[in-house]
Amino acid sequence: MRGQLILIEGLDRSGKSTQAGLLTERLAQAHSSQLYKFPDRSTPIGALINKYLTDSSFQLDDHSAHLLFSANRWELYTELLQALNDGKFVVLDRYIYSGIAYSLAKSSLKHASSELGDVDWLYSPDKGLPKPDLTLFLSLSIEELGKRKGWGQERYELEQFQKEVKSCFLRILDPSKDSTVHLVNVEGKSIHEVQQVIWDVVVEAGCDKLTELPVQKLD
Ligand code: Z5A
Ligand code: MG
Repeated sequence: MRGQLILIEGLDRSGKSTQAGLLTERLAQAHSSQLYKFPDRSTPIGALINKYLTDSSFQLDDHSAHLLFSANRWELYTELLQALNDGKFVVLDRYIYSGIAYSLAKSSLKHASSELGDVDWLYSPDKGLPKPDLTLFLSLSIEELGKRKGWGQERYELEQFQKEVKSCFLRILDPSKDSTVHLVNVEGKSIHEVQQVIWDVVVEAGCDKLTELPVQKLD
């Protein structure tokens, strides 16, 4: 029996880290659980990503940046897989869909005909990573996001860019094509209310229990 892999995705300040932390604690009431946040800025590649995100004078080609975010996930791959197979529940705060959506958004706004507009190209470096058993996308309006604390300090936190990122997320995360994907509308909901909605989806999907199914791979 193994633990389940649950991903929380969303725009900046949509409440991912808050909810990923609360979900990890809730799961820990019955199981062992662990939280992984991407980018993980504590690794060698993560340190480079942190510099890229926080220092506007540090330039990287957008394709290279895309591959670095994926390489950062591969840095944690063995550990993450081991945790699941040891029976731990793993909660992810961002993962491959952030990788695809942010690069795709750059392609629409900056490089009309580059590889960054090709979803297959964007997806390929992550092929082989564990596929989440459940993906929750926290959805709210750009106006509401702008009111939240800490907005506007990093490279991608511009309103027009966030609008584009949102439409790219909704293009690649389609519940009608993948039953493990759920859109959670968090507009006007308190932290506690969002936590309850998320928990209801987790229980409904059977993702609060150990499973015999092998870990799926992104293919
Ligand atoms: N990126 C990428 O390009 N490619 C990739 O492959 C990956 C990432 C993995 C950094 O991500 C950047 O990396 C990000 C995408 C890119 N680009 N940007 N911009 P990050 O995850 O390190 O950072 P972030 O997502 O920008 O921001 P964040 O601070 O982590 O936001 P959050 O986790 O979604 O929100 P939060 O910290 O839980 O909450 C934010 C505030 O809102 C806080 O004051 C909360 O108390 C408040 N909050 C939370 N929930 C509520 C509710 N329900 N009501 C009211 N207020 C709330
Ligand atoms: Mg966060």
